[in-house]
Amino acid sequence: MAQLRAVIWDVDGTIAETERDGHRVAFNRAFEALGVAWRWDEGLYGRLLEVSGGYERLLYDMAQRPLAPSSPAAREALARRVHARKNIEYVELVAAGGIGLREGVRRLMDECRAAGVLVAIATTTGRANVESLFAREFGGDWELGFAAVLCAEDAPVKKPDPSIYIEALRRLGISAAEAVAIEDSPNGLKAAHQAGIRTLVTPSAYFLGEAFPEAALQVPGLDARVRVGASEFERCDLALLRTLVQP
Ligand code: XBP
Ligand code: MG
Repeated sequence: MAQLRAVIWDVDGTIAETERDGHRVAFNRAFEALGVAWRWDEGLYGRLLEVSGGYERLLYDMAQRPLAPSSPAAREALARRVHARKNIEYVELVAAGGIGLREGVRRLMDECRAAGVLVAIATTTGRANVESLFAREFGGDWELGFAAVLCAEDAPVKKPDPSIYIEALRRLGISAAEAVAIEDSPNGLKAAHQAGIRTLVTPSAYFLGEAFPEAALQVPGLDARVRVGASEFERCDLALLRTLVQP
C-alpha cells in the first residue's frame, strides 16, 4: 500500500483567500489606474473564476464587453497591461499584510514537515505573487520549507489541465499514489484528479456552494472536525491525510 510522501498545495483560495481579498481587489485597482471603464464585483469575479489565469480571465471577460476594444490584438495588448499592473497592485496589497493564511494551513504544513512528509506547491498564479505572500507569511527563507514550488511559469497550460501536478510529481520523484493534493476550486480539483492524485477540497469563499464529486474528501476548513468512515478526527491532521492514500 502507498505511503504518503508529499502534500501538494494549491495557493489561491486554499492557502489564503487571495482571490476575493487579493487578486479581485488588485484587478479593480489596475482598471482604475489604467482608465479602464469597468470593474469586477464579487459576484462577477466568482463567475469569472471558471477561467484559470488572470490574463486569460481578462480576455474572456472582454470578449463579452461592448466597451472593450474591438480588435483581438488591442484586447490582448490591454489584457497584458492590466495583468502586469494587477500583479504590481497584488504584491503591494499582500505586502501590506491584509490577507493572512486560512485556518490550519501553517499547522498542517508544520506537521507534515515534522513527520518528513514533503510540502510542495502547484499554483496557476505567477511566482512573484507566491513570493510576496509566502515571504510575508513564512519569512524570507520560506523556500527552505518547500520541496517543490510550481507556478504559472512552470506549466504552459493552466488548471484544469493536469500538467502542473504531473510536473510536480516528476520533480518530487514520487508517484501520484504517494501524494495528496489540497485544493479549493473545481478547476484545481480537476487538475489534481486528472493527474491521479487523491484530493482534499476545502472550498474557498467563492466555491462554498459547489459539489466536488471527485474529491477524496471535502471539509469546510482544515480546523474543522471530520468523520471518515468510522473514524473521527478533531481536525485535518496528518493522520487524516494518510487515510486518503491508504483508504
Ligand atoms: C488561480 C488562478 C489565478 C489567479 C490569479 O487558480 O486561476 O489566475 O486567479 O493569478 P488556482 P494570475 O488557485 O487553481 O491555481 O493573475 O497570476 O493568473
Ligand atoms: Mg485555488
